[in-house]
Amino acid sequence: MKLRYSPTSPYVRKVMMVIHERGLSDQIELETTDAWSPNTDLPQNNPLGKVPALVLADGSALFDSPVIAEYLDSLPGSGGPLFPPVGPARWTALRQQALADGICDAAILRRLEGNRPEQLRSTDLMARQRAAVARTVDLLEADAAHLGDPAAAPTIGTIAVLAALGYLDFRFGHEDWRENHPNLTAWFEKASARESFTRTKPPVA
Ligand SMILES: N[C@@H](CCC(=O)N[C@@H](CS)C(=O)NCC(=O)O)C(=O)O
Repeated sequence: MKLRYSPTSPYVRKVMMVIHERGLSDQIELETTDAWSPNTDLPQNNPLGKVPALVLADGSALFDSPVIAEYLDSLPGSGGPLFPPVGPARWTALRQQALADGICDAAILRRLEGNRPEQLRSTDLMARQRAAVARTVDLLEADAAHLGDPAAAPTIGTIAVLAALGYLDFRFGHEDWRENHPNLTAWFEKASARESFTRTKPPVA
């Protein structure tokens, strides 16, 4: 299997964390891919032109990150499972993943907009995305008790929230999300010690 990969993508980081947590590293080749390069052949594997994309032995590919994560979790490995069986724990974990991925979607949109020339930039769009992230971090703060014991077995929810907060630190470290979020901060301090998180740090911004 080959993972089309970018070390700065929070969705890729989530998938890399799943790979670490499930002990699958030696089954997966990493192919660094710049999704933004005009010459990239990434659309041959993912017509949406996004990483991560997981290319399987038969040449077919899986995307997006929730699908890849669940596929990897279904493989024999160590640890896990990260996706609980159908029932309340599963909906909690999937909802956390949706919130976390949504933080990444909004933060990336804001960043892309902010990188456009000033005369083309929509400050309304940027403010809207910033507010979406702020509301979602507030919700995670209120719900921190349901993020689970960081020392115990993680779920895809735990992993996705770690990757999303890690992305905010990476790209928006100057607007520390920890402010006014003591419960989420305390949870993150412990959970971020997981090896799957420390070993998948993005390069220095
Ligand atoms: N929903 C997708 C989002 C993937 C995504 O947006 N990846 C970004 C990198 S962080 C990308 O490849 N963007 C290229 C583009 O939008 O053209 C997932 O969970 O995998």
